[in-house]
Amino acid sequence: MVEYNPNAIEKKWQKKWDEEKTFKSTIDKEKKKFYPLVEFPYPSGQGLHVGHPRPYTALDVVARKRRLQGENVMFTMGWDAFGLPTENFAIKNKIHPAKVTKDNIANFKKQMKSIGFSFDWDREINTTDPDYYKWTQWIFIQMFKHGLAYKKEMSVNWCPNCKVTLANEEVIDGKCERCGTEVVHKMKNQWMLKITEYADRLIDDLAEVDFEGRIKSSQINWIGRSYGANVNFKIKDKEDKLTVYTTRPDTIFGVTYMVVSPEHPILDKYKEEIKNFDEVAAYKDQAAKKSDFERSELNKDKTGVMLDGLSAINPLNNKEIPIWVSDYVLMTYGTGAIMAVPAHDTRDFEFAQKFEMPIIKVYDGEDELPQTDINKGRVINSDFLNGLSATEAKEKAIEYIKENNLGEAKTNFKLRDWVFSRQRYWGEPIPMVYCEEHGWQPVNEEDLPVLLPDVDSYEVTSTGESPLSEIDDFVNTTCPICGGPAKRETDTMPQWAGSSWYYLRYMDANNENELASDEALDYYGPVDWYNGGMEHTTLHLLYSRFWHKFLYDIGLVKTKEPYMKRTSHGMILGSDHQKMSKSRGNVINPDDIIRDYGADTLRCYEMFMGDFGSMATWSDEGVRGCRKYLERVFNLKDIIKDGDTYSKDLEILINQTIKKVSEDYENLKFNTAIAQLMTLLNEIRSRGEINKKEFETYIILLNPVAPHLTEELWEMMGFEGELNQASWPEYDENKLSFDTFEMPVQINGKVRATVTMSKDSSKEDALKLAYADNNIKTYVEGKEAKKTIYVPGKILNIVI
Ligand code: ANZ
Repeated sequence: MVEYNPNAIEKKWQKKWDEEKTFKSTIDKEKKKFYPLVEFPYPSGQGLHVGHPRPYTALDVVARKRRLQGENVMFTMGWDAFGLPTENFAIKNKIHPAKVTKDNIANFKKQMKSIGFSFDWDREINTTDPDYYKWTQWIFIQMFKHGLAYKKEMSVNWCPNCKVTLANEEVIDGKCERCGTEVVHKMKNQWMLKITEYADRLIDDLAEVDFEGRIKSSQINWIGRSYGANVNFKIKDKEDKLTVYTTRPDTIFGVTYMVVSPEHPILDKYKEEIKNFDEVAAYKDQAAKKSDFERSELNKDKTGVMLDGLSAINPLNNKEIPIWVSDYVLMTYGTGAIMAVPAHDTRDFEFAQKFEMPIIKVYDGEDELPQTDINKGRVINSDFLNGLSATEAKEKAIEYIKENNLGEAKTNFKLRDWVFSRQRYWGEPIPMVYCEEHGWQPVNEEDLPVLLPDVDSYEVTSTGESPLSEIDDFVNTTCPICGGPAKRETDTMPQWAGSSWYYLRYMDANNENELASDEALDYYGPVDWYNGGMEHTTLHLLYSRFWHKFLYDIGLVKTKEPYMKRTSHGMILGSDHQKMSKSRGNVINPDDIIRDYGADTLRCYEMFMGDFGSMATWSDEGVRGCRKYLERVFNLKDIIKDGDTYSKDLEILINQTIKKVSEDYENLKFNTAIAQLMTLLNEIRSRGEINKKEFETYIILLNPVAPHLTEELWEMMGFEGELNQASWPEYDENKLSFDTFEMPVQINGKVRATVTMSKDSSKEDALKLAYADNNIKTYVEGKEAKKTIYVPGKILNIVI
C-alpha cells in the first residue's frame, strides 16, 4: 500500500504544469472564454498570509471546473507593487525599493506556486515595471486631455507621520489608514481626478452588473447621492443671500436658526458687522484643528457661536432667525450652510437643546423629538404644506421655491474628487510638465514612460515635497509645446493608480505597442467574475470602475462596466478569534501548513472552514481533518474494481453529488460541496469497494479543490492523458431521487416501452426521456405528436 506523500506529489505536478504551461490561455474564438479575476497582492516583506489563499483558491476551483467544462479560462496573477511599506523598508534598510520589490515578488511567487494555482504565468504583471506604468501614465494623460485631471490648491488630509497626503478613503475614523496617526489638514497644490463627474453613472450602472448586495449598497452609500434643494435665505438688511442645501425642504417652516461652517466666506465678508468677531475668529481656529470625521460625529458635544449683528429671513414665512457658526457643518458638503430644523434632525436637535434654541414641530405624531422618521405623520404648522405627507410636501415645497425664485432642486453627492498626488518616491511619476508660458502640459506620448529616476534618499524632503524635487536632472526639462525651459511634476501617483486598470493588461500583458490589442480586449473583456475583499469596495472597486468608464467613453473598451460579477470573501481570523497580527502572535504561515500537511490540505481546509462570504476562525484540528479526508481519498485506489457504469446502489448518490458539487462550486458554497464529497466517500468506504467509473467521477469532482492529489491518482489508475484534459461529469436528471419507477410509455394507447424515471419528473423531462428511448424513436420519428397525456408517477401517452 502506497502512502499519501503530498510533498512529493505536489512538487511533481507543479513542475509539470510549469513546464507544459498547462494553464496558458490564448485567444480561441471557437471557445467560450471565461475570465475570473482575483485581487493581485501587494508583495509585502511578510510574504503570503493564509488570508491570501482563501479567495485565490475559491476562484481557482471555479477556473479549474470551467476548464473541464470546455471553457477557455484565463486566470492570472500579478503584483501591485508601488506603495509605502516598501518605501519605508527601503528608507530604513537603505536598499533600493526596486530591489526590495523584486525580492518580495520572488518570494510571493514561490509561495503561490507551492499552492498550485492554475495561473497563466505568461501574463504576470507588475505595476512598477516601466512597460506597465507607461500605460498608467498614458491613461492619466488621456484623462488630462479630456478635462478630468486638474490641479487644485486645496485642503488635504495630511498624515504627519507618513508625511503624505491621503485620499478621504484612506482616512479611517480621522486617522491614517496605514499608521493610525491623527490626520491634519494642510493646503497643497494637488492633481485631482474628477471622479465626481461619473458619480451618477457609478450608481446607475450597478443595475447592469451582478454584484453581491452588500457590495452594491456600500458603493451607493459611499457615493452618497441625495436629492434636495438649494434654498436662498435673505440676510437681513443686506443684498446678500445665504444659500443652504437641504434634503428636507418640506420642513422649512420648522427652521428656527441657521448654521454656517467655520470656513464659510460670509464670516470674513461681514467681519465689520459681526460684533463678536473675535469670538468667531477664535472658534474658527479651534475648528481648523479637527478632522471632518470628528466634526460630524453624532452625540458629540455641540459647540458654536451665534453671530451678533447678522441674521437671516426665512423666505417662506419671512421670520427673522439667528445665524450661528458651528463645526458640525462642513464647508466641503452642499453649500457649507444649513437651515436648522431641530424638531426633525438629530444634530440640530442636540445643538438646539444645548443652546436653548426654539424647536418647532412640523409633523404630527406622538414620537419623541427629534422625530426623524420621514415616512410617518402629516405636515403641521406649515401654511400651504399642512396635511401633506413628506413626499408630497417635499415636491410641493420645491415647486414653490422654484416658482418664486427662492432656489432650485439640487442633487448632491458625498463623493469627492480623487486627490491623485503623493509626495513620495515609490510611485508612478505624474507625466506632466510646467512651462511658464504654456502652463501644465502632458509629456509627449512618444516619450512615455517617464522613468522613475534613481535617488540617493527616498525620504520626503523637509518641506514635504517629493524626493524627486531634489533631482535637477529630472526636474529640469523642456516644454512639449515651445521647447523652452520647463519643470517636471515631482509628485507621484497614489497606489490605487496601477490597480485601476490591471485587469485590462492581463488580456495582453506583453504588448509593446498598445495597452492591449483590440482583439484581446474584445475577446477576453469584460472580467466575468471578480472576487475581492470588502475593504476594497469603496476604494479600488470604485476607482477602477471610474477608469473603465472613462476608457469606455474614449472608445478603448467596449463595455460600460469592467466586472460583470463581484463577490467577496470573509477574513480568516486566528484561532483566538482575533484578526491575525504579528503582535498577537496568532499568524499562520501557509508555508508551514504546506510543509506539514500539503498544499491540497491547505486548499481543502480553506474551502471547507466555513461559509465563504463570512469570517472564519483558523483551527488546526480542522486542518488535520482535511488531511485525513484526502488520505482516505488516496486510499480508495486500493479498493478499485472494474466497471464502466455507476453501480445501482450508488448511482443516485453519485448523481446527487455531481449536481450538488457543480452548483455549489459556482455559488461559492465550497464547504457544502466538500461535505457532500465526504458523504459519498463514507458510503463507498462502508461498501468496501468502488469501480473505475465511479472513481473517475469522484476524482474529477474533487480535482478543483485538490488538484495535485487527483492528478496523481488519475495517472496511477492509467486513465487517459491528464485529468486537466478530462470532461466535467454530467448528472442524470432522472437519477437524483430514490423515488423512481418504471414508467410505461404508450403510443396511441399501446405500451411500446418503459423508462426509468423519478416519480416527480416534470412532463418536459418525461417526454425527453421517452423520446430518447430507441423503441419510441422508431414510432415517433418524422411524426408530429397531436396530444400528450402525462400522469406523474403513472403513465405517459403520446398520440400521433
Ligand atoms: C434641513 C433638514 C431637516 C435636514 C431635517 C435634514 C433633516 P444628506 O442626506 O447627507 O445629503 N447638511 C447640508 N449641508 C451640510 C453640511 N455642509 N454639513 C453638515 N450638514 C449639512 O444630508 C443633507 C442634510 O444634512 C441637509 O438637510 C442638511 O440638513 C444637512 F429634518 O436640512 B437638512
